[in-house]
Amino acid sequence: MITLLDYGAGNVRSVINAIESLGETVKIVSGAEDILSADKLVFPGVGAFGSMIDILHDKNFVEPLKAYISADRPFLGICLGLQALFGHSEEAPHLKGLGLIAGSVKRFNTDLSVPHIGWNGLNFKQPSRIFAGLQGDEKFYFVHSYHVVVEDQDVVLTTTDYGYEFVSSIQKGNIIASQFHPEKSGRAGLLILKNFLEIAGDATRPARLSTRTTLAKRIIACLDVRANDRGDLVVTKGDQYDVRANGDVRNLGQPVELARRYYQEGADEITFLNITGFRDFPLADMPMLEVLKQTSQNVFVPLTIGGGIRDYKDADGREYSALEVAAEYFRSGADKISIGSDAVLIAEGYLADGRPTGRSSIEEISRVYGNQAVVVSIDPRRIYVSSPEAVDHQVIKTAIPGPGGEPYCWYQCTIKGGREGRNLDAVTLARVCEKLGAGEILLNCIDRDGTNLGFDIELINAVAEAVSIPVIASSGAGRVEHFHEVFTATEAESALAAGIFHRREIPIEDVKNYLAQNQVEIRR
Ligand code: 1PR
Repeated sequence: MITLLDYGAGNVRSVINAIESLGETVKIVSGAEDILSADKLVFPGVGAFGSMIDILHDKNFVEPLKAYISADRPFLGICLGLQALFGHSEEAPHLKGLGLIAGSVKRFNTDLSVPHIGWNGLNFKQPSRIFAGLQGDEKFYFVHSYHVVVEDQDVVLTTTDYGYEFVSSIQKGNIIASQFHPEKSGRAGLLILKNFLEIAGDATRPARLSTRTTLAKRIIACLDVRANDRGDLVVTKGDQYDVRANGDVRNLGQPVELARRYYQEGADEITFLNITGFRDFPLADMPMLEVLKQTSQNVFVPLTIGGGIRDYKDADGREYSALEVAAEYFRSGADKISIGSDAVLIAEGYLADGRPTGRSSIEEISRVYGNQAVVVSIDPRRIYVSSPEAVDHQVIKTAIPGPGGEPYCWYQCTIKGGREGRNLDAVTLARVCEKLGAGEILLNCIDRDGTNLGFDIELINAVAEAVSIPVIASSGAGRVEHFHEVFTATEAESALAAGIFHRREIPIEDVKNYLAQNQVEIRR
């Protein structure tokens, strides 16, 4: 029996699913005695240090947690579950952590994108029983903006490089904690979890030891999901957002099955977009929640879900906040949520008022779950202009002239699945959303969507240069070379595709092999 401390963090369901997939049963802590009587305690945390510490105090978990850990009983902390062991965090300078490991928590100080999101390696600093069966060149999933700085190097188990070397896991007796997420790190992550759960086993160090690790470029499989005319939930795919063929919604398969297939084929992340979410009420949309619950039971890479996340009033006038909607998605197994149309409206409001409301979906969800959990999905289309002065928007000089030979264009944001163009450009939208707390940009392109013509490199460069958060390139992938191009010609950290995977034109493995052959770091 594994005891799990759930303080309301986003990723509890995926940790439970991972532990249960290893044949163990999980008991959720409901009070202090559950902590003190635990055989093995797992403390997963994701989100903001401050709200975690506040909740631990509200639930009177602090003292029993300190007593349990000080007694050197089997403990595994994940992400914030590691940071909580330290006395102080820059993320909440006014609050005290548990102070059980000497050191503190600091924000990444690097020119690279922050948060550090993706698959990175481990430099193994000492042997441990949790490493049994690892080769040493595996990559693990990280999603964080802060990392621990330890005073006693003897507790350092692994380090990882991201701009500089930081501590990615510690061990002190039976106390083990990692910054990375074993529950979301595929087979390698499940192995570490299994080793922790098995208690026995000698301390080992993998054969293949690296001196430096590298963040891999991510290949993301995207499933655009909606109900077809018969009401069945299907994976569909648009051509420039038009999902109908011969009047029917294209049906490219079952969401749960396809997600499982892409996991097995090596996708680094899986994204579900409920493309008619703008007109539905997500919490009434049980099928989408069910897709997430079923998928997260056997897919152990990060899951993002988008579509319809916004404040909402149902037919009976009952009001729901976007935070409530997001919370339901996190409880159902999502690691990140994606906001589309609502982000455009929020940015327009911000630009009109010149200041944040503090109550927007982006601000509220990032405050509680951390900015790394909030993706903004942008649906732009090119508008050609004859000169930069023609419009009051971010204009670029393009190498692909317009129908009339126009040498300039701007990228108009749209809402409601490309149905409504807005007086806002994609670069400005990305900038404002980063300011409001978004942790990642999913940069689609209506012009390239479903065309197999390749990613819009000019769009991706324009947005990636304007923000310091990671950018996901999306729309237009047709050949393996397109992925190489986007990773060598832009700062994109990841590339998303849909059609070529659904239509089995190019397996994910071929994309990864081609990238590896051409010196682009990928996860195997
Ligand atoms: O606006 O918050 O309700 O969210 C709706 C979400 O659904 C948005 O993220 C929006 O991007 C997405 N969406 C809405 N309508 C469509 C449509 O296709 N009619 N799909 C749509 C967006 C873009 C990508 C696609 C890539 C790769 N699709 O997700 O997967 O373009 O495709 P490709 O590799 O085949 O070229 P809200």
